[in-house]
Amino acid sequence: MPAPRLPAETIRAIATELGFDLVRFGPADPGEHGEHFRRWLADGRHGDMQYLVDNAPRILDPTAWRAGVRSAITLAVDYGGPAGELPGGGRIARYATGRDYHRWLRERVFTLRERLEAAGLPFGSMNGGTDAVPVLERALAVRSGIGFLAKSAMVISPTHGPYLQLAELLTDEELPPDPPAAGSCGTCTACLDACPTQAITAPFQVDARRCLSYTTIEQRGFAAPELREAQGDWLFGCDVCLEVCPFTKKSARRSVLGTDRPKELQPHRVVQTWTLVDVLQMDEARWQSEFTGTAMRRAGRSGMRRNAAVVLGNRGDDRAVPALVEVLHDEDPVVRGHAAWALGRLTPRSEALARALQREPSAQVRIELERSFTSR
Ligand code: B12
Ligand code: SF4
Ligand code: SF4
Repeated sequence: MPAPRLPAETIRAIATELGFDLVRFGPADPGEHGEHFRRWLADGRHGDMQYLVDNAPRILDPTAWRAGVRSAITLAVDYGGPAGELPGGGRIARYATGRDYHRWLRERVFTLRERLEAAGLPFGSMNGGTDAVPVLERALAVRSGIGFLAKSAMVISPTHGPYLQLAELLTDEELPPDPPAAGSCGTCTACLDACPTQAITAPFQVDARRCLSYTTIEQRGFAAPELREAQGDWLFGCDVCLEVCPFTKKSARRSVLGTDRPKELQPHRVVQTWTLVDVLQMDEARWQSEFTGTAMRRAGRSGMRRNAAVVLGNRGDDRAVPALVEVLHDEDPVVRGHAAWALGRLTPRSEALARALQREPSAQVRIELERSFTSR
């Protein structure tokens, strides 16, 4: 191995100073994980996430993304903390309760890149980011010893647990690989047993099409009727497979609350002040002014309002009925259809549903209305 241009420990020290909780070195390619990814795509488990298919050549071969890269500097931030919940109900996956990590974590990776350039690594020889990158982040994290691959498909750190936002900087530098992380799931199956939609079809295998994190975030349009009740109180994403995991107690930030948390991880104003009815009734102006800068943007306004309708239907609280009846007039058929579903649970055979059925122009919404009208 040629002498590195920058000692590995200098890189680790700079990254740690920038606020990364874990910094490891490993190969830049996904190795044997690539084959699992290939099979997962071939089985159609990615649903409509076409970007994974389009990026597969670069995901499987990182040199197609940045020529000459050899090593990955893998990075993780422990985002463990209290459950995210709107006042009055509606749960939000912890990763999305604060500022959008796609912004602040990516900025931190780019700052690292600049600092490493100043210390001697050529800027053009590195590429990195978080989440929205053509990289199998879990594969690189496992191969560099950030954590072990768990049965939930999460990468779990034996010292920090599963609530890890992963990021990476690939470099042409040959860095000394860190050893694999200790730990394993052993005989535990808590996450497979607890998943509300049975999306973990076998250890290490998640069918995205059934995962609430896909159905409430990535999926556009109508939610599969058979998964709506299982969505329970989840407005955006789902943390069940992390919450039941015994390694969760390893998170050092788990009980760091309020202003003692890093500012990026403090709950966003939307999470602290909005209600499910506010989300259901949200117009375009409020979506633009209030949700910009949160990771919830990913679901789109239509998706968030759809999710709010489903949760209101699941909560069984009659006080939501007037708001749901009102959005039966909404211009978005997805919102009308899911409001109809919710009303079918709260007030089946109601006048409001009958009137909506008479005027409804969309065939798909009519199916929802008919199903709701005749339910129970
Ligand atoms: C697409 C995607 C999703 C999809 C599909 C997830 C899935 N498990 O298939 C959906 C939308 C469902 C999703 C959900 C979530 N996601 Co996501 N997601 C991604 C994304 C963009 C790509 C992942 C991917 O390519 N999946 C395809 C499958 C095949 O790969 P995989 O899930 O990584 O699985 C690996 C292993 O399981 C292995 N494998 C599979 N079978 C077997 C068998 C054996 C024997 C072995 C050895 C290996 C093996 O191969 C894969 C590659 O390593 C990554 C970011 C990125 N660029 O990597 C984030 C990422 C994986 N997601 C993340 C998070 C936080 C979540 C959620 C917790 C969010 C939430 N709370 O709502 C849930 C968790 C659901 C779960 N249990 O996986 C984090 C994971 C952090 C961690 N500690 O692991 C990532 C890394 C984003 C980030 N930068 O932090 N996600
Ligand atoms: S995020 Fe929720 S729905 Fe998805 S695999 Fe985990 S427990 Fe199941
Ligand atoms: S809940 Fe149990 S099986 Fe699931 S990831 Fe955690 S330790 Fe592994």
